[in-house]
Amino acid sequence: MKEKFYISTAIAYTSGKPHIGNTYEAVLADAIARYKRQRGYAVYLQTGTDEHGVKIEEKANKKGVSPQEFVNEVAAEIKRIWDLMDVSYDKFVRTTDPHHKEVVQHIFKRMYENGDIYKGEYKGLYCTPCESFWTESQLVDGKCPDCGREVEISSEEAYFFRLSKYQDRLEKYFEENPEFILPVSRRNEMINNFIKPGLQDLCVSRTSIKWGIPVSFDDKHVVYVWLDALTNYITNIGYDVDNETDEFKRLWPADVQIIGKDIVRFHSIYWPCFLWSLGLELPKKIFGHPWLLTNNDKIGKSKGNAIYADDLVEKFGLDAIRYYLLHEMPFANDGNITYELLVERINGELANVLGNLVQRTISMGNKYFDGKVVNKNVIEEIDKLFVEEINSLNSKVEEKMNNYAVSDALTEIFNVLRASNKYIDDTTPWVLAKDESKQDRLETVIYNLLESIRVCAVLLRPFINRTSEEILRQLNTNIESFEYVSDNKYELGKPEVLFQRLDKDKVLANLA
Ligand code: ME8
Repeated sequence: MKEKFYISTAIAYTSGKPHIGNTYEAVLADAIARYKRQRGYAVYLQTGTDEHGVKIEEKANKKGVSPQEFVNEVAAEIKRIWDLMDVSYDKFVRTTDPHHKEVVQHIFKRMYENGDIYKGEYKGLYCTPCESFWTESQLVDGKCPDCGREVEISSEEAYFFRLSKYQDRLEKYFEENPEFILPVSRRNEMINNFIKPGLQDLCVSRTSIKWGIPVSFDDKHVVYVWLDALTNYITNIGYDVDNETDEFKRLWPADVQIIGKDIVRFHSIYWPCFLWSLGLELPKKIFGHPWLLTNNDKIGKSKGNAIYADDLVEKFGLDAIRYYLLHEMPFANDGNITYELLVERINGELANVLGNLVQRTISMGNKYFDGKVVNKNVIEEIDKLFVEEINSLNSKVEEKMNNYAVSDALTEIFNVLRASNKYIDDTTPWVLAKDESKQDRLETVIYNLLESIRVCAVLLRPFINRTSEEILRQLNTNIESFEYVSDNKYELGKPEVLFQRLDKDKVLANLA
């Protein structure tokens, strides 16, 4: 039996087309999922859309369509982009799905029955765009700490979730599980800004909104979007209050939940308490990834600087964008995307370091040995170091990926690709080729290079799957070992360009 690995992304709001920042998250989760599959796990990757709430209701009204019609269109667009990006999800979920809605109603009722939800009156500072209530002390310059917009005093009859009841338990949990939230800086932020000041009961229903899941026993209320949205992680894997299916028991708790830094609060404070209220275990890990900026500025549709994945893929190709996102986004600090940087990475890393190496090596194999290359074992000192470097790559990648340091894992692979280019410069195959007596040495050198490329291609599979397959196709091998194999028999295919070098000035002029 394979060990299971349940990984989820946040579910994207269907308020509009997802920009490259939202898309990054899906690609990041995909890379981790593909990595785990490659390592023999039975992976379940869940992603989808968050479709209720006042913002969506307003947008639909403005467009003159029903909210359902509106979200159908946007959800299809989001799914199309995830597919375009090769996101290998096992399930794409939607919060307007009838089954999800029904289970959310059961959950709300169960929490009411067990006393964790009670009826009261809400009076507070509300940020409509973020659908969040704030306390005075949380405001920044009197405005919403998340989006910086005005908040307004709002009052309504409402149901509340007894978050305060879980104060001690949450504090203790954070203390005893220092690795629950990654990166650690975000954990500290949660403790200092939210837990230590004291948890306040959370308003979990609205009477002012229609577009939501009605509370089953009091239908002028709809369920607060975050209670609706967070529970997607369990309603879609077979959880119901009186029926935990085998599938649910197999998959839960999730192994890692991938979310952006702005919603760590919802996932590390509300979500654990909701789960405890249902008597369920917490996810093993919450990874709050950083944000992608454009020209070091926050991406916003209103700012007019939103970049979309489909445009990028059309202009630069899928794997160039996947590589850029996965490699350029640091683990904790925000990353940046500009066309200039993108072209630099494509030229410098994908075309030069990777593409050139593959093309040069296969060409030499074809030219000198008619494409048939075996290991002649004429080994020199430099080979030992080179092979050691190849063989230590897998454990380095493993170490990085186990910590979800995806960008660093890619850096490790590219270090070996760079070392391979240097190995060519140091061994000078074109000089060996001129010497009849060095033919076996030459073949050994080419063999070592082919093995290095093969190992890197196999390890690149989770990140840039299509390129990885293309390289292995050109190498004409199906050996998937993560280490140097000494008895492979290469019968090389024809080298084909993997990444076209771009003329930066031309590209930028065209975009302008
Ligand atoms: O937050 N860079 O949905 P969403 C990287 N529906 N990631 C970014 C980003 C950026 N510039 N901007 C946003 C929601 N994200 C809720 C989630 S989960 C139960 C409900 C991330 O469409 C953001 O942090 O606003 C979130 O993880 C995801 O994109 C979807 O954002």
